[in-house]
Amino acid sequence: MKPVLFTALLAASATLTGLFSQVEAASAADFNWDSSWTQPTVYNKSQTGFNDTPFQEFVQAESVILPNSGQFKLDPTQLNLKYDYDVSVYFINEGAGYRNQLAFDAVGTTNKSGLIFNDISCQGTGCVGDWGGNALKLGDGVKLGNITAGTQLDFWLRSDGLNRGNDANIFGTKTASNPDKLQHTVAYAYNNYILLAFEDLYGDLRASGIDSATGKLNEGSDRDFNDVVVVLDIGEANVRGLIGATVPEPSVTLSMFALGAVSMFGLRRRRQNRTSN
Ligand SMILES: [Ca+2]
Ligand SMILES: [Ca+2]
Repeated sequence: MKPVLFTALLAASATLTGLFSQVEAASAADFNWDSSWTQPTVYNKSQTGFNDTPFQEFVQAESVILPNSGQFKLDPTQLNLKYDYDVSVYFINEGAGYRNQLAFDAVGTTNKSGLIFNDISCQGTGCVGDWGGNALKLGDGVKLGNITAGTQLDFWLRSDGLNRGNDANIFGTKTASNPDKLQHTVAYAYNNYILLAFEDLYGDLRASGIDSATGKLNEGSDRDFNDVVVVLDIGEANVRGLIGATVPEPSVTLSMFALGAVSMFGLRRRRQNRTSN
């Protein structure tokens, strides 16, 4: 492994371990995933003018944690808007065999929730994953409508929800609320956008069998956080407000080496077995 990449891994790991240690929140089960939701209109890049290319470098190969070069790490549990904005979400990539789904909620001066992507399966050149489904092309976008100042946005992954429906695990930004009590989301600010990346597999790295704490099945996770990667357009002013609100965690350096090692183990495993994600 190149030294530069290793450095990037450590930086990204710092983000992963640091963001969520203080967070306590209601259960992810509190999020009401409405199975009657249908896919909103998906706009392609020629319709929106969105350019996904600058973000593709942050989509990792399978089982490698996101790099952090030139990015500002953010707390995805605190996506508070200070200014009104017509918010959009753009699909960047996915490296997942699962047919994942993504939803949002807005709480504050705007209150609404809904489906963003019903089937996060990538089609065409540049897709990390090519393991079934072809619903989205790189850069496809969905409009969430006008979100007003004083609203907090949050995002939810229903893991393999297209296939599993209400039996699927729902992972959110709040670690303590996730069914496995593990982090499943990481966020960065870049080019006046927010990059959100998710891990879709239940359980700790390579854990298998039943999780005795919950009775749920560990899914041999690779913890690569590339299973759903999207970009939020909340407007430059809101992004700058979030960067200003970001406070680095002091305890980051203690655990980042462990996670750096984790990512490399995961990469080896991934190369051996491309049926999971
Ligand atoms: Ca993956
Ligand atoms: Ca994964």
